[in-house]
Amino acid sequence: MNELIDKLIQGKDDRILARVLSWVENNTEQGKAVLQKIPHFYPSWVIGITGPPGAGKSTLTNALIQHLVEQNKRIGIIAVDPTSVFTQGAILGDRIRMSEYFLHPNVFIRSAASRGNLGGLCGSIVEMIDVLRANQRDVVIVETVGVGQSEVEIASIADITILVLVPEAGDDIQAFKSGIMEIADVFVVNKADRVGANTFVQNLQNMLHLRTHIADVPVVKTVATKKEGIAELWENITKIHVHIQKNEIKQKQLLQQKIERLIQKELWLKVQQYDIKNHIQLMNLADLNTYIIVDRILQDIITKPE
Ligand SMILES: Nc1nc2c(ncn2[C@@H]2O[C@H](COP(=O)(O)OP(=O)(O)O)[C@@H](O)[C@H]2O)c(=O)[nH]1
Ligand SMILES: [Mg+2]
Repeated sequence: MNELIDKLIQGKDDRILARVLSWVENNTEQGKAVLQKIPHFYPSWVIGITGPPGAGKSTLTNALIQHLVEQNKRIGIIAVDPTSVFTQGAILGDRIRMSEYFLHPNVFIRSAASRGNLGGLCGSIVEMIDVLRANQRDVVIVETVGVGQSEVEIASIADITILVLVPEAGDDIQAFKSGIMEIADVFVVNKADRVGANTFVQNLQNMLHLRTHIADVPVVKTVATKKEGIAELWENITKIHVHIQKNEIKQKQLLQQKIERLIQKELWLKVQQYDIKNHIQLMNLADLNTYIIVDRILQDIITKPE
């Protein structure tokens, strides 16, 4: 085990990394043991990229990878998106474009099941990010498709969350649920080569100004397919990161959310192991009080030794 952890930390053997990622993704005891034995987690920048399907998240990630590879950074990507071109690109063009980085020695790309056992974002995303951190990745990018709760969830996990929008969103912008707008540390208006991009950016900025608490969130225009705007995006990310490093409150908040998430998951795994069905079979329906049963099961789960 120690040898394996040494290798993981040295970051030279991607097969070891892949193996450990599978362990934590499948909630194995080995995975947990590795995570508990990591002596020091590398201070990777964890960046979440979210937004509606087709907004260009994968293309943007790809452009970011190029930008970072040129700076000699080690990068880890987790694509929590069943349709991601990183994992099963049906479009040949995308596949060809990705392959250059699939093989790059400083890039590791991994897909993750989008549905975790809690029903939201991949159940082991926190652990997978930590494995990549242990593996000394300078930047860890998590691409999540922005449907349902996942974009809000990613903001509680990533240091910096990028919300990718496109000019086609047009007037819908008024209808965006506040929760979605509030999670972004950076707005990207991608496909800025499309008609209406400038108007859209203007409308977005106007809307942000009305919401004073998010008025300062930067808006960056990109054309991901042409890798335009990427340097500016990275500059903004860097600025925010510097800010976060100084912000102990935000760091502790992230830590709290992480701990809560992990506890929630551990408890849920235990609930699933607990044979509730059988428990109920033994009861007499007539004198069954749901709340007492819940309380009793919880007591059992918490006090039960491993
Ligand atoms: N015109 C234009 N098309 C883009 C741009 N970025 C991405 N696309 C295209 O939009 C489509 C969806 O991109 P993809 O990255 O898979 O979106 P995702 O679902 O958000 O990951 C692909 O056909 C891309 O080539 C852009 O900046 N301009
Ligand atoms: Mg994608």
